[in-house]
Amino acid sequence: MNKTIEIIGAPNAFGQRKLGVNLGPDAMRYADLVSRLENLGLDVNDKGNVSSPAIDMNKYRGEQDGGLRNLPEVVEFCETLCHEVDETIAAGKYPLVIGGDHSIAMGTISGVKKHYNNLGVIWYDAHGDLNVADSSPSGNIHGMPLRALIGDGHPDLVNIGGYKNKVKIENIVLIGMRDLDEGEKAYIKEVGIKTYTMSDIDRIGMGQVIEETIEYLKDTDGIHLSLDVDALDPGETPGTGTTVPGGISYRESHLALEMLHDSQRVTSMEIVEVNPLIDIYNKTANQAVELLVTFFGDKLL
Ligand code: Z70
Ligand code: MN
Ligand code: MN
Ligand code: MN
Repeated sequence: MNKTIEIIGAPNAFGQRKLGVNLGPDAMRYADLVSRLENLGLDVNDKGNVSSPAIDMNKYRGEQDGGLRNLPEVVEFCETLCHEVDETIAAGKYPLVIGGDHSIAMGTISGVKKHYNNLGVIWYDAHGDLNVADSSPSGNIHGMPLRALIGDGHPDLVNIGGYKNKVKIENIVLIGMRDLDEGEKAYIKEVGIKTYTMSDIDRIGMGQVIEETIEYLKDTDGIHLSLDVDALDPGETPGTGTTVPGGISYRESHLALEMLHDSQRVTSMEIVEVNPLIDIYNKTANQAVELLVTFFGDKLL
């Protein structure tokens, strides 16, 4: 990596219902994110956290109408994040966004996409995050960002950054899927998104999954990696809002990130859903930092 890595903290919790995920960026900083990347010989600049709308506890805890919980706050947050990511790339730096719940991906990718014609996206997650308000079982916007980036959903989400249709269906790869809602399953089959479920990973192995992913995305001009820590097994990452058993192991995840590093195709990255308030001694943030150190080029030998 010859570019400066610019860390952008995205302390957003409005996309779901468990406070603490907004503390994820600092949990990763306290797990020595910056010094561990610098120890790889990399130039790192921590841009700090983007500003978030204030959390009104009564509203946050209360019931809301309309099927899109905290919509204005999510939109405001993502617009700000989009601007910061755009600015970082325009300055020639490599954006590393640390979340925050997964709704931030609408801000990150809306900023990234301004710099690419044919962006690829790897969605490493237990979930598809492909809901719209009508198919969502929860009203939580962190279950909707990928679908909004494709172009479906509430106009305020679809148009973050002032434009729409950021990601083409044929440029998406889903890895780690094991908790898809019925509407999401139907949508994936209908439009044909390239998907690796946990059974696929078990059958063919993570090495082949990543080889195929890189080949599948060969015509893209950049690849964004959106890594939700709940893709990993809850034994590795217990501090996240929606743990799903039977996840990707430590070894498989490190292999995936080593191979993605070696491919030199991944041009931006975000890591999301670290929640230190429901963690065990910051284990999940530590694991997230371990993964980032591998992704940015730590070598076993
Ligand atoms: C479910 C929903 C989700 C993350 C949970 C869950 C979505 N499909 N995403 N945790 N990161 O509510 O839409
Ligand atoms: Mn700025
Ligand atoms: Mn997610
Ligand atoms: Mn998830």
